Amino acid sequence: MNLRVGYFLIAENKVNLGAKVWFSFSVTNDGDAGIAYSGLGAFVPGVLHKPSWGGQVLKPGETLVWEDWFATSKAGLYPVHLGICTEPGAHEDAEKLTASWQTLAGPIMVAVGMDFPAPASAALDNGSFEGGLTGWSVYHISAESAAGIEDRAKGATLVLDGQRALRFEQHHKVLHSGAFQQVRVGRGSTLKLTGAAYLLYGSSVPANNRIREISSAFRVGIDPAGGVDPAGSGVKWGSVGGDTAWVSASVQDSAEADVVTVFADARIGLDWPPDIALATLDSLELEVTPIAAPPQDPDPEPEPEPVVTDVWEVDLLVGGTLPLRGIIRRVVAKAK
Ligand SMILES: [Ca+2]
Repeated sequence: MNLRVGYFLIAENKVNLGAKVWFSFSVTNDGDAGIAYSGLGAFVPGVLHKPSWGGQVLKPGETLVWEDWFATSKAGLYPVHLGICTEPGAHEDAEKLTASWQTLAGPIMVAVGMDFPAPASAALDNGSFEGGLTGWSVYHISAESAAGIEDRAKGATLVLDGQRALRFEQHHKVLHSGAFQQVRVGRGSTLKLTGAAYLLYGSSVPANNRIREISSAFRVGIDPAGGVDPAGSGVKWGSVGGDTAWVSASVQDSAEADVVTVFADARIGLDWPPDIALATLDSLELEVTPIAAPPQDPDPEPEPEPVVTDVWEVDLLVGGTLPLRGIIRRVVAKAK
């Protein structure tokens, strides 16, 4: 397919829930044959198909220039692609997401109803998985899944930041896997761990794809005493409702030992294992705030004079029959 993308732009990459995400594109057929398509527009893998045009043929030499929008009321960080669907019925399948789309450009990340995650910090070793599995140990709480590294250089598109991300894949079984890392932080430090995941799952029976929407979750956890058992009672987990699209999770705790352990944990299909389950994890970040040093003798703020407001009693007669009494109070407030 000799399609050339002139441009693919998104007007705003951070919008409120339900707000329109405007995109524009230009596509030219550089080949000698017409290209028939059922859908041409924006899509988010496994989440959203927005065919701007369909049931058309782009003739040789022809250029399509278009502007359109999509909206979603689910918060998340969405990788938006420009794409084409050449299977029949892209418009009809836009709700069910059963037709498969090919990427022409993108992804461009769009944050809906959330902020972009902060850049990875230095507290973790290889928190963004740019160095593959370096620094991390993989675990499986259910059946062992295939653990690997998503790599843009090898065509991967589900990478949140940098070039690589951690990925788990499971077939016909529950996926419950994750990775942990021990970090030296200093006893008593305040810890905040965040991370992001993109959970995908599918069935060869499209109707079943509707059943399992609640059966996935991504969470991050901290064992403040440095234990390495993800199933242990020492791990404090944050919680997040898992869903497709990049979701972020966070948890806060304080270190009970000089070394703590951080966990990133993905679960898909606990109540109904799908035919295929994919969990991609990226952008783990640990903020460490050491125990505060004693205050450096700050200049004491002068105590402000109190402001006294008198509110006096009022008697109102409404229609001559109903007396309403106002407030009787002496309000004492400190000046700002
Ligand atoms: Ca990464």
